[in-house]
Amino acid sequence: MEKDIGYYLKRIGIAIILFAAVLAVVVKTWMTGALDRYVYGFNTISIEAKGNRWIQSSSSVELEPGSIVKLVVRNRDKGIHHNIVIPSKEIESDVIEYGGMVGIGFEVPESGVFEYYCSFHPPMKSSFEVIKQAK
Ligand SMILES: [Cu+2]
Repeated sequence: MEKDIGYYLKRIGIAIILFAAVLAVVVKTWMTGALDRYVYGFNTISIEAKGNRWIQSSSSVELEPGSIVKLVVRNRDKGIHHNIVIPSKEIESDVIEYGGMVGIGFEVPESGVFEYYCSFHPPMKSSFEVIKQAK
C-alpha cells in the first residue's frame, strides 16, 4: 500500500518537535551555565535537580591546582526537597527547597573526579571532573 504525503508530513513534524525539545533543554542548560560563569566566575559548574535527576552545565572544569571550584546548585523539582552531598570533601548542603539555590566552593588540590548525590534520594548520583589547567 502506498503511503500518502500526510504520513510523511506527520513523521517530519514529530521529528521537528522532538529535535526542538532536545535543543531547548541543551540551550537552557548551556545558558544557565554561561550566566553562572559570568556571575560567579569561570570556575563555576551549574547543577540543577530536575525530575529527580542532576543536570550539569558541564561535566568538567579546568582549574589550576589549589584554586576554588564553585558549584551553583538549584532545585527545579516542585514539591520535592533535595540537597547535595560530596563525600570525598565531606560536604553536605542544607535542604534546597523548590526554586532555591545553594552555592558551594572548595579548594581543589589536584585534578580528579568528584562524585555527589542527594541524601534524600540516594539514586540521584552524578559527578564532575576537575582537570588540571595547562599553563
Ligand atoms: Cu533529592
